[in-house]
Amino acid sequence: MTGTIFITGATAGIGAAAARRFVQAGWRVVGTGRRQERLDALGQELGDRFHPLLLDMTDIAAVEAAPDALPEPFRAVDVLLNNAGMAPPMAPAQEGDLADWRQAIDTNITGLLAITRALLPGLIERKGLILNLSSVAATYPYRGGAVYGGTKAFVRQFSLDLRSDLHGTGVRVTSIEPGMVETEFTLVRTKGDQAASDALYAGMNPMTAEDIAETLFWIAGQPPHLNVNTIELMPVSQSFAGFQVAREG
Ligand code: 8X3
Repeated sequence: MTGTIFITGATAGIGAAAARRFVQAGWRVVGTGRRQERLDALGQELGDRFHPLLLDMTDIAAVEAAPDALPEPFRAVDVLLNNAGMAPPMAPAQEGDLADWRQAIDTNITGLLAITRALLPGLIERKGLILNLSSVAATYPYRGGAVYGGTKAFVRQFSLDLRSDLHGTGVRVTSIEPGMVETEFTLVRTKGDQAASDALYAGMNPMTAEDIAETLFWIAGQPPHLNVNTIELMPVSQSFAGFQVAREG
């Protein structure tokens, strides 16, 4: 099976790996990003099957207008991969910065909703697929993850509820929930502190963007009668910790 996939945040990490994986298999890919030079580089690498689209997911008017402005060969979107997302710094909430939180909410929630709403009529027409990048942070709380985890819990629950709304349309929806993947995600979370990002992944063998891209590609290849509701992935070296107890004295 091939078709057209619309990938938000395609210039790095999981988005770029997915763009490569789908193009390699013969799909047409629309890839959005905020950095023109990265889009150009990806376009050079992937050729005619890739359509670069300069788009800031927090610019809602631009996001809403994007599908209608696509060139003819890329207009019939079969799969939407809502990949664009970011995490605010891991300060505890009591030290958090509202501007950082809003940026995460605007990207991870509002931007995702805007592009989903804009593409839904076409996705219904084509009995398409929506792949939403949530996170293990949607399910498992950790220190410094309150707003990020909150946005990803939204994405997970939105995906499940969307299935109810789309009942009978043939549209499939999946919430993909990875743990630690080594990408620029942590560099953004640390506001560009490369040493802090490196320290997080040091010696722990994280998942790669290609691991997740392969999973996304596998989901897209499932037969039309089968819906993967949620899929959770972790590196073997990441697992769960117990509750914490604050003691007096
Ligand atoms: C990010 C994965 O494990 O750092 O979505 O929360 S984790």
